Amino acid sequence: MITPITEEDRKRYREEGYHIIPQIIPASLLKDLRREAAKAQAIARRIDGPQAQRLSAINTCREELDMNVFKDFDEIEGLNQAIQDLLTPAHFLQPTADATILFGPCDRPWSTEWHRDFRDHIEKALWEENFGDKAWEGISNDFNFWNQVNCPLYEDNSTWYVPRSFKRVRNTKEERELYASSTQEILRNETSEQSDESLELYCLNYCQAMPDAVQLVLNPGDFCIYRNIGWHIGNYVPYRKRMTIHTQCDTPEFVAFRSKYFPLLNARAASLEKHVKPKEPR
Ligand SMILES: O=C(O)CCC(=O)C(=O)O
Repeated sequence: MITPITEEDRKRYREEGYHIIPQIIPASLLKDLRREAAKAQAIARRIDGPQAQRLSAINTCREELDMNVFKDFDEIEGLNQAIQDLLTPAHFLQPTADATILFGPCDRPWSTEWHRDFRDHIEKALWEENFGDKAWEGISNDFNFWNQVNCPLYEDNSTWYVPRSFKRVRNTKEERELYASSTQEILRNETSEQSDESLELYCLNYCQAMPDAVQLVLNPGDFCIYRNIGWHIGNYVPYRKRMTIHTQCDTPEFVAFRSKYFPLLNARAASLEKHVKPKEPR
């Protein structure tokens, strides 16, 4: 049975920007999801190599995967009700066929950069033209938007989050400095002059250095909803098995927002996946 959402949960989510509904996946479905996710990981590594982080839009590999299993995830008893209780009656789980699965690396540790989805990866001119700070304040605090989900199939402590940061239009000086202190190239060290251990500790220190960051410690089936326009990061090591469903609690408004703005930002979305820093970080 899914743990009921309380008024305190609703309030805290609106302040802190994240909430974990514990262990929503029944054992038999967990077994099926792990089996299909292992196949998805093999596909991701075939496409992107041994360090592959994700398989986006699971549905695109429907010929190799048993899609019924992902449909069963959509239909977990009480899940949509819990989402609506935490958010609003208009919210629904994005069909898992359209979702992503996140994986751990095979060879080397690495981490993404600290980032805030969407806003920190848009060039200044495009940002001013379409949003600007004032409009963004409304959009980022609108709970119809930006409710991302990580639901791990194995224990997962890869994601770090900065509670309350989603509310702020401007980053603090300390946040900007930390953001500027590393790059995706350094955090991947693909040239391999660093040992695995040295790279692992470098990435861990970079996670820990973010003011007020918390490490999300998730058990199998924990359903963690977080405001992805707040600061977050994924930090990965090859010795930890990671297969995590990465999806969102959606609304008709957010579907419309994405269809309006994501095509416009397509060129940037590609860089968002790689976490290339904008030229002028805000
Ligand atoms: O791995 C994670 O949990 C976070 C991933 C992420 O933020 C990203 O790839 O944009």
